[in-house]
Amino acid sequence: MESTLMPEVSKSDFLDTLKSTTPGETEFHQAVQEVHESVAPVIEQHAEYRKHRILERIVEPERIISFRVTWIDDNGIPQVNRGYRVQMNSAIGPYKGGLRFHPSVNQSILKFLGFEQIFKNALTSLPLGGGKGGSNFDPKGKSDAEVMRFCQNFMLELSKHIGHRIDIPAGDIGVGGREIGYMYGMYRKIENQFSGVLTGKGVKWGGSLIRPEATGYGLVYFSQYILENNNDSMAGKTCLVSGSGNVAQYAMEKVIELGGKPVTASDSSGYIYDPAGIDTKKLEFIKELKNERRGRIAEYADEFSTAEYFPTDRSMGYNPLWSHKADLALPCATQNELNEIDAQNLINGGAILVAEGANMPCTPEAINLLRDNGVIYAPGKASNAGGVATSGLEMVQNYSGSHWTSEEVDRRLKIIMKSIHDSCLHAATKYSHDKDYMAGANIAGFLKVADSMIAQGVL
Ligand code: NDP
Ligand code: 2IT
Repeated sequence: MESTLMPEVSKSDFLDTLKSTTPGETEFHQAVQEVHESVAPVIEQHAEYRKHRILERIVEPERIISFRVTWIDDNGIPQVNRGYRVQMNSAIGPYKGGLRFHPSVNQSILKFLGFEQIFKNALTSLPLGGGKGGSNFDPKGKSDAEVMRFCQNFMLELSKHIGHRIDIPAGDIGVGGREIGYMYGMYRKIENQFSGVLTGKGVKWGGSLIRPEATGYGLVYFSQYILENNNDSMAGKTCLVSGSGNVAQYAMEKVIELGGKPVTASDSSGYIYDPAGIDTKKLEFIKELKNERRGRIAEYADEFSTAEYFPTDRSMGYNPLWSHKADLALPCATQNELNEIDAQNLINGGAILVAEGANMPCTPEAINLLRDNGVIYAPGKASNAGGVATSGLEMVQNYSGSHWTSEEVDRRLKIIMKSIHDSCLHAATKYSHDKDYMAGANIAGFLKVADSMIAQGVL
């Protein structure tokens, strides 16, 4: 759509302006820079995106809500945390994205996650806008009652800004079924209505089957489609997995089911290496350890003599988890957990594919090195989109008052992951980046949102 609405704006100073107007937001700059690198040639070819200043508009959140959360700890002492919701873009649907509870949470991290979510959600082919939220509250070491009081007080404020047709939060780091339950209960009490305002709910009270499994399963389905595209399969593949939370657990489960062998798992304290392989029985131990007892991964090595435990040593400047020989790497913990040294170690160890379960786990330097050395790189906004896609399926079930079987949800999840895979390849090929999943994901997501923004006028 050509328009004489506005003069063209040069893209040359776009990143400089972004950095000077959002000082200190390094994670946000990193996420924007990656998308910008991929879409710059597209914008170069299509004047309407420049005329409508789509890039300048898409990096500015539609709304950021920041609020005080006060709660009483078990000693009767009032505690104060900061809560946020970043409503990034609603051009293609209501804001949708997770809530993260972790002491590192700040505006930069939530803006990067919200920005990634815009493109990820567009790739799912469902009508979902992008958002993210959370708090610097640390659930670690807190009693169940403390977590409940925090969640209730967080929702006391958040409830004013969300709604099943407005903004539908879900889980992320530190927010799983327990936290969603406490927040949902409070929302229901405040609003006096039973709506699908959160996803990741329990199956007995409006949740979808397969939502807990969806991000990890989707990641492995996506990896499988990549391998199939290269006449290969998951069978017999050794996998390095980081993290031991929701995404990592179900990624390992699906790898095992498809005949692969996960050999590592981690938490922020350290990692375990089990060259014999993490099998179903050992994975059950991890699930019980992490989801029920909320213990540390070190215990795995006490339980299973085939494994060795390595405590985290940040002074090393790299993560030795990635230095073990393997075919696949599935980073499923957090942002920037895999750097250039780690990438070199993966290359030395013969890795053929790095698929991101976490959001932005690979640094830009690591991504460049992997791609330069022929390692296939699957960006999180495509490979981990199965979680939010299944949240979208939970919303459809809630709107229509239906409840699908596991088989039905899993079938739809597979179709969505295949369609994301194919959209990435299609967009990459169209813009001369053959088999480049990063360029393909960024371009395909961008085009859908940009065209929708233009169609809806200057807002
Ligand atoms: P969980 O809280 O269930 O698990 C997080 C895991 O990562 C834990 O093992 C945790 O260890 C580890 N971890 C977290 N922060 C750090 C850190 N700073 N350094 C080292 N290890 C860390 O979260 P999820 O599994 O849900 O999320 C993992 C990643 O996947 C995140 O990047 C998230 O954004 C992304 N994601 C999640 C989706 C979902 O549906 N849940 C969907 C798409 C992406 P510890 O317990 O010691 O903190
Ligand atoms: O990063 C993500 O995509 C999520 N944390 C899931 C978001 C969602 O709304 O299910």
